[in-house]
Amino acid sequence: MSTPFWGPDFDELTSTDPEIADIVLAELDRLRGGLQLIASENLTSPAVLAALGSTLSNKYAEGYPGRRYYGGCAEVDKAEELANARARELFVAEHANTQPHSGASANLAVYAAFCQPGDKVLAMSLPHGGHLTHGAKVSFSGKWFTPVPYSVREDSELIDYDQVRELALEHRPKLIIAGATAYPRLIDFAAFREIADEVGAALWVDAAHFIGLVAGKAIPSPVPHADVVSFTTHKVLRGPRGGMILCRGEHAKAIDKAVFPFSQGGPLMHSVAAKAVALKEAASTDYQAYAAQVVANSAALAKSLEDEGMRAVSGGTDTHLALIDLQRLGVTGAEAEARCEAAGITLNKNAIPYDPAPPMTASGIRVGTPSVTTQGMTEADMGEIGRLIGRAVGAERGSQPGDAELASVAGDVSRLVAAKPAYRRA
Ligand code: DSN
Repeated sequence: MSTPFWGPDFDELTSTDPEIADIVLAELDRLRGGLQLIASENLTSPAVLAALGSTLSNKYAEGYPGRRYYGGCAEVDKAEELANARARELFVAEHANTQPHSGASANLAVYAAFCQPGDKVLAMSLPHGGHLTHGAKVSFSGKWFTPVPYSVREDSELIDYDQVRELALEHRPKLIIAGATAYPRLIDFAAFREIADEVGAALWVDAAHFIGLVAGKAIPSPVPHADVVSFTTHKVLRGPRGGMILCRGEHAKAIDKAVFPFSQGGPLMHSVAAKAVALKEAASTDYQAYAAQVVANSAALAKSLEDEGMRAVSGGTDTHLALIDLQRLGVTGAEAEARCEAAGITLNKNAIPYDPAPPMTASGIRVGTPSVTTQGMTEADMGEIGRLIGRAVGAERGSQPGDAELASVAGDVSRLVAAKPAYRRA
């Protein structure tokens, strides 16, 4: 079993609760032993984990720095001020709120700041790569607001900006959302700004997936174009699980009130401190090299999967993720996910645009390179990973691989990750 890497206190957990200690170490073994290709995950640093595992977790700090409802907040005030200042500086933003507990919490606060129940919100449809909180009927966003979904074009699989404009002119939404969870291409924020201005809507960019690439200067920033930008801190950005909001100064009060007291109580100060650490790390030149490599790896992986007979939706990727259509192979996304998991490769099934299959089956998979790039892998490794996925999915034979073949792929996965391990042992 693995040894922990973030400090001596792990012995306390082992003696107090061996069951949970075993789970923590087994999960570490899983991370170290396989390939993590979930596009929304990363391997956060020991420094971030140390802040997360600190006594800042104990502190109640409802309110904001200098304006708390509890005593004893001097130290956590400093942590939140550092996090906010680092966010403003890194993203060149007028205001930052680092308290949202998650991406969905951040998004709830943005709705609260900009909309009244029933207001129309124009956003990418979930089956075309949008997010649950962008108006899906099963989420608060689809129940309390009136979603107007836009799509990608059937021919190019790119956002249909003409349709976005037509829908905006027809419905006059209060808010327009740009941002997605399974869109591999750059988004034209200037085009969205123009449409928003034409209809008097506010522009909200949900940058959860790609904000880390923005931090690392690998892709253009939405901040100059948007009224408000929300995101999670744990994807390419490589921070703790959590959310964050940036906005123009004129919206600062409304956003802060919408986070606390409207939608959240006490902030998670250990998480706010860990966000500060991640932002410091993301401001480094090393991180910029990392972000560029994430994008290069993603393109190389998409190419390698195409060499295995799969099709990259939209013809490729400009970001950390690729959406892969498996229909040519006669394999569903669900089958591919299960076969890859049996071979030590973790990825997720994903609907592709205009997917004939239901979401729990799906015709595609989504692959992302944040974690493997953190491990130090490069384009040559992506070629190998593409071949391993091809063998696990059954691309060569056109039939389901047997247990022996999956075990053979798992062996090759183990050799690959042993050369560039996650959380290197001391
Ligand atoms: N569930 C996340 C993802 O995997 O993209 C988004 O919230």
